[in-house]
Amino acid sequence: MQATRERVLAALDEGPVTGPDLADRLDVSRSAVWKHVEALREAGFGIDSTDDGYVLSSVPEFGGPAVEYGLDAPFEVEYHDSIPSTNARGRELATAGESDVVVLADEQTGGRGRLDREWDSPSGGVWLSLVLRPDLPPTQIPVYTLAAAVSVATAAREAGVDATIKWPNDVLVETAAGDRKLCGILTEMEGEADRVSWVVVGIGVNVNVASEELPPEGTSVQEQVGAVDRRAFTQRLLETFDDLRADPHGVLDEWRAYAGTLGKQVRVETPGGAVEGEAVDVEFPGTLLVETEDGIVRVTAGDCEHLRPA
Ligand code: BT5
Repeated sequence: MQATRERVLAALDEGPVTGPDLADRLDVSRSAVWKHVEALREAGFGIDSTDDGYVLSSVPEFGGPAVEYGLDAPFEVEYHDSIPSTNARGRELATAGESDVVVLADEQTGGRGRLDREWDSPSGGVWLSLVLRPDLPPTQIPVYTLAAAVSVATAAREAGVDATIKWPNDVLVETAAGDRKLCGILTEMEGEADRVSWVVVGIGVNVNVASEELPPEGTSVQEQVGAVDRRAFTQRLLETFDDLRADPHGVLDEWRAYAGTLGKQVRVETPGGAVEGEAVDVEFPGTLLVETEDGIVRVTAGDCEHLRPA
């Protein structure tokens, strides 16, 4: 959000404050104050005009300005009611040189998972893509997928959902009927051998979505605990991600704390064939260690299945 607009909002939040007072405080003209107030009303903020001046009475439920307002992380939010895919839009912005932008949508009409699988994205979810330009070699980017999973698990647990992480990119709820997927993550990047030019971390969370709108293997925050404040959920997710990216090596401990995969029998389909055994640990930047009959195998990529204990 534009810096002056943010200061106008902060002043209104502490208000009432008169137009002339606000103009003085922010060192702008009275007509500029009026324009900011109108733009904020247009964006859905409730601003009452009282005898003592303007006062902030409500914040929009969801959307770009709503998520940016009070967000303790340096992301700009580009919001769409409906878009084919936030990752596709994120790639466009990344290619155009943008950074620290979040593309956020209420609904996607062409959401994608890994290997071009379809990702159902009905209205009510949190479908977002982080556009980043980290100073990291491409080999370390898997840690961003782990950081995204930890961020979602943190926000989901704070909302009361018993979420766990399945290596490498799913956040699940483990139920008696089996694992149900709450979130999927799709990380895409471009770069040279030793330096990334951009990364787009796509995160899809089934938040206020009815279970009938999801595939049978999916679940939502709404199904687990009822509908929640999507604005607060998104802010928590983004703030956690911002903290984690400051210390990539520190991500692993957080990931282990939420991991449902560790200690389980797993089968991972890798490009080089299937690996089966007990998942015993994860190593930087996101390598899974599987104890097989032939010893420890390190897996860097693949589809992981949690097997029932023999
Ligand atoms: C993923 O792929 O889990 C990554 C999904 C990433 C989606 C986000 S949303 C924002 C951004 N924009 C995009 O276009 N994408 C990203 P994968 O591991 O391949 O899992 C895909 C599989 O999950 C599908 O084949 C279905 O079986 C299942 N699935 C599809 N939609 C689902 C949903 N909403 N909830 C749970 N499972 C779903």
